[in-house]
Amino acid sequence: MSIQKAIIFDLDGVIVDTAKYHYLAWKKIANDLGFDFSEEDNEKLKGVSRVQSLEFLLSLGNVTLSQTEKEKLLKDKNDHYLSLIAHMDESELLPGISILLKKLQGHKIPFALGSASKNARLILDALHLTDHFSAIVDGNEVAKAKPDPEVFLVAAQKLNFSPENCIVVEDAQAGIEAANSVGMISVGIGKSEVLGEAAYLLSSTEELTFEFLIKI
Ligand code: B16
Ligand code: MG
Repeated sequence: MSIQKAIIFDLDGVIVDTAKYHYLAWKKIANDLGFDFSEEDNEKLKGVSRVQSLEFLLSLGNVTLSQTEKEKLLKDKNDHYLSLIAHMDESELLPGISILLKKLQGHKIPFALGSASKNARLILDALHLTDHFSAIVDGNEVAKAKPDPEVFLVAAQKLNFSPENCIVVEDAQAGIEAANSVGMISVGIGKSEVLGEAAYLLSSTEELTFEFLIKI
């Protein structure tokens, strides 16, 4: 890297493979309400807050509920999600992530977490990663969800880096949009149909190597 850069990692779908558990938990809510929920539909929930995800799901199924009923579903979804991730450990880290974080630390390249999840710290603790991040910003700390860039801007502030010197790694369209909107360098992990706006696109975290990042 010519000018020192910092990395901001998304959590679900970048550090750890929790996206599939979010999907299963939402699918159960949809099925209980009487409609199906495909993996394709689920793409639109990636990176999106819990409350907004429920709103999307309800509009997909054409279901109208009271606030009390919605709150119950939000709790049910999270309880189910927590039971799915209860036994999570380092084996669920996505390919190459463990080595990458070690190399970044070894080269003193700071990195932060910028996640929409309110469960982010719990997950990082389970993976024994909490102390490795220079800063952690999650869904408990921000008022506006992705595609609003707040989560990444707070992370950049905590790292003491200007937005243009931050590289954001994301698996969600909403996250790429958030990063691009404030001039951060976006790296998408996934398919071009979904993440076509990313400045750099990789098909999996296996390609997200230290060597790749230092070329940016
Ligand atoms: P929670 P990320 C996001 O995390 C997930 O991609 C998204 O599917 C989820 O709805 C959101 O966190 C909220 O998660 O229900 O745990 O608060 O990808 O931004 O790390
Ligand atoms: Mg994600």
